[in-house]
Amino acid sequence: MMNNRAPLTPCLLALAFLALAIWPAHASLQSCVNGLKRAAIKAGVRASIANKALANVRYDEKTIRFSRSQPENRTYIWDYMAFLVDTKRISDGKAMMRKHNRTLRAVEKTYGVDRYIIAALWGIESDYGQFRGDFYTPHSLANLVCSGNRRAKLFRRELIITLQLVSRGDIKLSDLKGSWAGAFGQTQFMPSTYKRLAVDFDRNGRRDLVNSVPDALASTANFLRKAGWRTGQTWGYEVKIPKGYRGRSGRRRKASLTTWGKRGIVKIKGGKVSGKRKAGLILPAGKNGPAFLVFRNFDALYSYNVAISYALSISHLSDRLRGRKHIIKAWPTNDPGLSRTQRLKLQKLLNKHGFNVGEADGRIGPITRKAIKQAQRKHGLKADGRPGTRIYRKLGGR
Ligand SMILES: [Ca+2]
Repeated sequence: MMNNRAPLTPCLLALAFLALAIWPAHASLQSCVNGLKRAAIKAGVRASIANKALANVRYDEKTIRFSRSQPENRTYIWDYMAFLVDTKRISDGKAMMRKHNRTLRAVEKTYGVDRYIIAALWGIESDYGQFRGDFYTPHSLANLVCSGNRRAKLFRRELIITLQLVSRGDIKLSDLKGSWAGAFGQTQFMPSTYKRLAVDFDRNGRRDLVNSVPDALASTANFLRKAGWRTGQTWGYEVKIPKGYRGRSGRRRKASLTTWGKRGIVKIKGGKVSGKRKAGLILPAGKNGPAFLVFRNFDALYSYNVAISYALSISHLSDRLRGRKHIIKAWPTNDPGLSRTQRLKLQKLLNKHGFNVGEADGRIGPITRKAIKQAQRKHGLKADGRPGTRIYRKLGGR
């Protein structure tokens, strides 16, 4: 215990506050975890599973840091999409679609959801099942609950559902690797979404979104169907807006295609836009960037992970898997984003030129950003730490 009566110098006082801030959290972690075990068992989780899942929970600095971090660097959509829809993800996706052709067609037939969209979502969520996440779900969720996160109640519910899924035999504890926030498996569902929407498509009696490709793909389709997917319709397409366009835009501000046509919108290659179908006009990078008319199915994708950039990445990747071309209008930048391969190469180049990033892993974290800033400064570029084409070329990348 702290001795409150001892006189403290300001420095010691600061240390005392620091200790107070950390110490009670450690002391109470075990009792908080014990409470979670009891709650799980009360919710029907087998005691052996609750005890094993929540044994040796320690304070996880990384989970807490991720949960508190504010996005300090604005991510431009051209960076986001260059990373998510790169040539490797397109070629990998085509290969995976051939490999799982029968499953994808069966899923498409059962749920009425376009198989190219399902494959694209799979590719972006888990790199076609290759990426699982670094966090052990029960421990990161327990950390979020016990650290007093503002969404502690939600995470508590997710934790209990996770253990219920294990208890009923859908998945094993060893399968629970995922994001810091609790999403896991090939579809990166949150546990509550898993409970609600996962399906046993390969009919082995378990809904296994970690190890079964059929279960994962069918569950994705089931999600989209429940989110209002309309069979046989597209997500949308690229359009051209008239010069100086001042009219409305926004995903939710829908109007009929004919109305858009009257406002001067045409298909990107000049084709006329007309018909009763309702669409919204999105301008993800403003009026000087690419423009798209988006339909109801775009909204279904949006509901998977509420961001325009996300829904557009899925949409565009699905087009590329289908063999369609690039987005035609260029993003409004003279410093385009980098693919995953280029990001890895950039890190290697930074290391080579003495801007230390540690082991190159393709992930642009604070250390890489700092190194990029140093390199940018040296080359007379704006030191914003952004992994763009300019600094990449300056360092010798192609
Ligand atoms: Ca199954």
